[in-house]
Amino acid sequence: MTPILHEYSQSGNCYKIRLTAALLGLPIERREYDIMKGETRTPRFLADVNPNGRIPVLQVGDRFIPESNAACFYLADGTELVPEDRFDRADMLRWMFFEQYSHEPNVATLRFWLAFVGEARLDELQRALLPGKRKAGEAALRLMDEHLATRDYFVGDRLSLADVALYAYTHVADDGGFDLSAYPAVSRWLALVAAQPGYRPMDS
Ligand SMILES: N[C@@H](CCC(=O)N[C@@H](CS)C(=O)NCC(=O)O)C(=O)O
Repeated sequence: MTPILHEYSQSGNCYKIRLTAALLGLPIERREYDIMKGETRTPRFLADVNPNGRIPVLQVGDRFIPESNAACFYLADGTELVPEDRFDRADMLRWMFFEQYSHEPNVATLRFWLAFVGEARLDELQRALLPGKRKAGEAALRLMDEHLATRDYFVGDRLSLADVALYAYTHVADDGGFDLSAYPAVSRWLALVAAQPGYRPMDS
């Protein structure tokens, strides 16, 4: 049964799932929703796909998995993208939680506000949050850079879901005004992820 990805293709959270499938050579069907037009907030979407009103959602048969990292895990469980070692598996989850708490709410949100909504259209609250999100996004990128200064991948010595999850919004962080040249180890790692067999870019 081929899983169906309910998505907005320019979202990094959705790309993570496509990238996981591509790296593993798994087929996936895609259904597009325009979040700029509120297509994930309709009564039908809320009732049938995700009561939380957001994409991505991975549909497996008649069951639905919202939350990008959970969907990646569903696809990759038991594969080389999830470490066998118990400590490494927990360490992979640590970076995936870091991605959702310290990285995505800053790096991805600035990308969305500046490159999709547009600075001129931000409301007062969003405008007030910009400097804090910039600072927190830079802190996340700095922490990643320090971690990668002495290793190729986030966990162990091979690619895992930790890399996939963090790659999705990091590789387009410049859309949100982050200067990736300030993070040399991150830049090296981005190139390494993009060179993996099966890799596919976000716009494919
Ligand atoms: N933690 C969720 C975040 C999902 C999320 O924020 N989705 C955004 C796009 S990336 C969305 O659906 N926005 C439309 C809306 O909230 O109406 C995940 O990792 O999947």
